[in-house]
Amino acid sequence: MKGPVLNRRQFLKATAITGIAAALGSLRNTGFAQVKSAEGVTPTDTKIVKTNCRACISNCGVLAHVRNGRVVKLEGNPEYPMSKGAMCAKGLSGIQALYHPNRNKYPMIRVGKRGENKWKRISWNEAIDTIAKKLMETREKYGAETVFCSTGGGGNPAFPSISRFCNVFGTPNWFEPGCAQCYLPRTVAFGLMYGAYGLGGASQGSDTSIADSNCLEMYFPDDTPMKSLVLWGTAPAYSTPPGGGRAVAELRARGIKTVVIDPRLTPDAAKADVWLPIRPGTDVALMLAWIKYILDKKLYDAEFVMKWTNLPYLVDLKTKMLLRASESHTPATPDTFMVWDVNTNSAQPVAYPWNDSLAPALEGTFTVNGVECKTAFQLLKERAEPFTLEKAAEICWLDANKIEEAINIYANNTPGGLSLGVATDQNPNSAQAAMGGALLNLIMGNVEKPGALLQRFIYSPISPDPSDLRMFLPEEQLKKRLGSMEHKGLLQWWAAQPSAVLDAILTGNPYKPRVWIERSGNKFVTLGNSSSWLKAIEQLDFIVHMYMYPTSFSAYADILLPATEWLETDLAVLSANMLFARKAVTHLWETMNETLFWSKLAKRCGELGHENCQKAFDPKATAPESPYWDTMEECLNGTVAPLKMTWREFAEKAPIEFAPYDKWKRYYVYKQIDSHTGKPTGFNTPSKKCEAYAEGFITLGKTGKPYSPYPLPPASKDYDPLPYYLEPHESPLEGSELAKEFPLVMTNGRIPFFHHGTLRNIPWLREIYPVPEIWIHPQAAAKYGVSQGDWVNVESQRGKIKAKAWVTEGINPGVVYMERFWNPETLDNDTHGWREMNVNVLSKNDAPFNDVFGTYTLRGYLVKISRTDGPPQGVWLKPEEFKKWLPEPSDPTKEVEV
Ligand SMILES: Nc1nc2c(c(=O)[nH]1)N[C@H]1C(S)=C(S)[C@@H](COP(=O)(O)OP(=O)(O)OC[C@H]3O[C@@H](n4cnc5c(=O)[nH]c(N)nc54)[C@H](O)[C@@H]3O)O[C@H]1N2
Ligand SMILES: Nc1nc2c(c(=O)[nH]1)N[C@H]1C(S)=C(S)[C@@H](COP(=O)(O)OP(=O)(O)OC[C@H]3O[C@@H](n4cnc5c(=O)[nH]c(N)nc54)[C@H](O)[C@@H]3O)O[C@H]1N2
Ligand code: SF4
Ligand SMILES: [Mo]
Repeated sequence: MKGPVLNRRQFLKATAITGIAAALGSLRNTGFAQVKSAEGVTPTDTKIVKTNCRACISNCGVLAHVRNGRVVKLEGNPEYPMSKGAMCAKGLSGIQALYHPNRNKYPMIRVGKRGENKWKRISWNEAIDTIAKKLMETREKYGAETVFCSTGGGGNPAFPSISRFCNVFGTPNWFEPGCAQCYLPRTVAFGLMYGAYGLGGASQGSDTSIADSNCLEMYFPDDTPMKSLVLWGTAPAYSTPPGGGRAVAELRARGIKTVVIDPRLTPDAAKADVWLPIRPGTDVALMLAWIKYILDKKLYDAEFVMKWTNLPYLVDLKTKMLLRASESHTPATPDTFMVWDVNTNSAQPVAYPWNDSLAPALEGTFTVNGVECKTAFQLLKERAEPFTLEKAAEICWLDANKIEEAINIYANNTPGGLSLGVATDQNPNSAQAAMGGALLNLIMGNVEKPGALLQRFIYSPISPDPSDLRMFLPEEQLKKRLGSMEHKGLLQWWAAQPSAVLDAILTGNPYKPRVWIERSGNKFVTLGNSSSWLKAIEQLDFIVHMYMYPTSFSAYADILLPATEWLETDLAVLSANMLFARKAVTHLWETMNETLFWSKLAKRCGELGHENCQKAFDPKATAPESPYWDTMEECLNGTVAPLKMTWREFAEKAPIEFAPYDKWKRYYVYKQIDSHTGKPTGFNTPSKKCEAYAEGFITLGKTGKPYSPYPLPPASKDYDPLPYYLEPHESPLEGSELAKEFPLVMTNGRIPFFHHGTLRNIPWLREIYPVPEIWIHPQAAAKYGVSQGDWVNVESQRGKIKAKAWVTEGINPGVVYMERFWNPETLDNDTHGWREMNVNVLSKNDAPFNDVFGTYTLRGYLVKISRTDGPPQGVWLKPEEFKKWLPEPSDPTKEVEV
């Protein structure tokens, strides 16, 4: 075989934390090989298949080398615009994941007691028939809503297939452990405030999440006038190394100034001009201080704020709604809002887009026809008023001078942008932080100009995910959705709140969920306060788990289903102005693409008499009546149909450019003249302005609009249209009783070796990172008698785990940091691998929740640490131990027919 092959030592070297940059360089055009399969094969027998990785949410382009049906090497595809031929350690582990000896190979049914881990192989027909019968019986006896489903959010391209199934079956209840804890707060806030492509869920360019492949301006560093970048609670060097991580490194090399706000010293923080090691959970206090400083010093973009945001508009202080001169009844024309005209000293209507004869006041309190009003700008200013630099420094455990330096870097170096990561989605300040992140981009006018992160570049003509049809649940079923009538932000993703589902199982209130179909990795590792789910699981009638290999969750299931790995699946993939085809390069055992599984299950329910499920397959009907297909090929043909190609034609041709690079990168979309109205296009918000004063949140809380097709009863509390700061419920500040026993603040974040609960069974990755490290500042370590490399107990009010001490100055002294972990090697023990070193044993999933989203607390709760003697029993530490997980020979199999 020709070409460089990476051996184990080189792999370890290339992927060591300290060598990320070097790894990205040296991994280009290389990979690693399975020596066994290469025996006796001449180089000409190697086929190179263009495909895409899905070991995380980045989709990097891959060239898979296949010999006799066996994948022997992976390398990056240089055509992929975001990763430019690089791959990370997780992606390169694809071969070890694919041929793992412990893959789920066949459907299995439990034969022992629940949790005993005894299984019998069954056929796919039998498995689907058994599940469908259980679903139909439960629906008949207790109602469709007592069946609930869950999926893995981070990285699951088949995400919509869960809500599609739930809608067709008639249950409103599905969730994923991200959602209110991941991305949703940002997609809603940026959706309502900036508008982007519309009000729907995530789409490219709709917000500033680098890990979600947004910030499209950033990926072409030679071709942007960007001057500054703020990485707020995001660590792209770890969460998306070949894509966003690479782009940020290249931007820095070109002199772009960066600020990082993160309690731990990540590679991006180490290279930043200013690093602010913030106390977890206090971001909104810091954001309000940034806003105050920018408004007080008039550093904002006055022209953009005046003409393209709603901040000059008058707000009725009683209703908190914007004052309207008239309402429009066509979506093309916005309502007419009121401003205070300084020239005439009177309230005046301002027709879209603006009226040059008016001189609107930005600040002030006025009475208009007896109604007390303030400008939205005034309200924002008052909201930020208490947050001086000193106040923020005190709350956030930072240095006031450093905060000022950071703000000046951002505010004096436009164009640029503030990228908000997942950190602020993981505590009850989630909605407010997302609003703060949006505001800081909007008031600086970092919108759709060259060099800004918020852009509306030309969108792909196809939606790569098979469309989800979330909107077609009947009204009475939607109203039964657990948690989302109170936390209406969940409606954007059409999801339930995990804590409300848990509570309903435990209390039977408002009804008792009974059957759980779970399709993802290890829910014990990804859900908050995982132990709280044990009692609930005991009470369920039936549990199905579908995944690539058994996890802790599987131990509690009644049926296990084998899912395909990414190297076994087909999917359309979007990157910048190009579309790629993820192509199955092999197929093993009886694994099935989960998208197909849900369709098979719906079909069987139809055969058993479920009318809606029958209709779903009616070939004569169109969507939404016929949302299903019988084969993956049919499904994929539907996805690429707008390209006027079949899936096979597309896969053959891909990658294709759907827009030439220069045209794709279009700027100032809001200024383009709409030929129908003769006016500027504006933004996709009801006012066509950037709604910096987020009136949309008020409407959402009162009615469910714009995400619910039906008017819904109001939430118990009005949602706030401006960000407000809540001190974390478990506060370490003086006077906190809890802090006397639990003095340290725990937080989390990504490391580059694992994706959520996945890949903990990859021998080479576990060799690099065998056990979770807890980062402790030397002052805290000294105080609690802990030295480098010691084993420590980590305890919260909810549980106790172990971790290995990593004593470092790269963490705020009052904070400790850990990553989620589980131990597949102890799967068969009583712990089922999830109790030893899993930080979610400690996290908090009960109230207080964020009012809009129901977000609970994964970051920013209190713990204590103490030295302990050694590691948990049975966990593997030495490289030789992981050998048991090295790939096994396996012949490819044909597609499984059911
Ligand atoms: N304490 C703590 N808890 C957390 C977090 C934290 O930072 N700290 N992070 C939260 C966040 S942001 C998230 S998103 C959640 C993630 O929680 P989950 O989504 O439950 O995590 P997994 O199921 O392990 O991850 C999803 C997996 O989907 C798999 N996948 C790949 N392709 C497919 C496919 O075609 N179909 C399906 N169904 N799956 C596929 C990949 O293996 C991927 O790892 O965890 C949350 N939990
Ligand atoms: N290797 C790897 N890559 C991944 C994933 C994975 O599991 N592994 N998951 C994918 C998914 S689903 C997601 S959502 C993205 C997330 O990707 P990112 O948005 O980059 O998120 P994290 O690295 O989880 O968190 C960002 C940083 O927030 C810091 N942090 C912790 N608490 C706080 C706080 O209170 N305030 C602030 N300002 N910072 C804080 C953490 O130290 C961390 O460095 O990553 C994706 N990519
Ligand atoms: S970042 Fe790594 S795991 Fe994620 S898609 Fe790219 S190569 Fe795969
Ligand atoms: Mo996530």
